[in-house]
Amino acid sequence: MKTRSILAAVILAASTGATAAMAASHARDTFIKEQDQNGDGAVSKEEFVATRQIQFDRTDADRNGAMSREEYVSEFKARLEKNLAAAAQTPAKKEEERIRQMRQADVRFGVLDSDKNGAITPAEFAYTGWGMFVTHDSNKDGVVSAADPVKEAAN
Ligand SMILES: [Ca+2]
Ligand SMILES: [Ca+2]
Ligand SMILES: [Ca+2]
Repeated sequence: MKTRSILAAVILAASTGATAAMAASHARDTFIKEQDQNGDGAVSKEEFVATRQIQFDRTDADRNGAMSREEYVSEFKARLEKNLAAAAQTPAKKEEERIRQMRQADVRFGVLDSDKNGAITPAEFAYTGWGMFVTHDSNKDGVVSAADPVKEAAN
């Protein structure tokens, strides 16, 4: 069931370009955790715009206004390693998760870089960000929260 839902998500992502659909069932909660700056468990549109800008600036390490593949992947890896270090999983499970996540990050870069010039511009980042926001806001109230039903099967 889990494999099938992941496969379905990958197919959906490939056909729609919705990067968020690639993540498995905990995608919504991860989204909230990463974007919820004021800690109220919900992400408003304003909060999302502000957070995306912070994310872009943090990822654009050389401050040239574009995210290279290296910048994107290494920023993601830094966050992933922090999460893995805090996770209560066996080392083997963590390695499995690391490989899976890094592969997804690489695929995501390709999706985000919609004009395929090898760098993500602020416009490209904002565009895919909105796709993600809309996907997660499944009850369409303009806020991503735990009240939004998740489409993928739960873990
Ligand atoms: Ca850069
Ligand atoms: Ca680009
Ligand atoms: Ca909502």
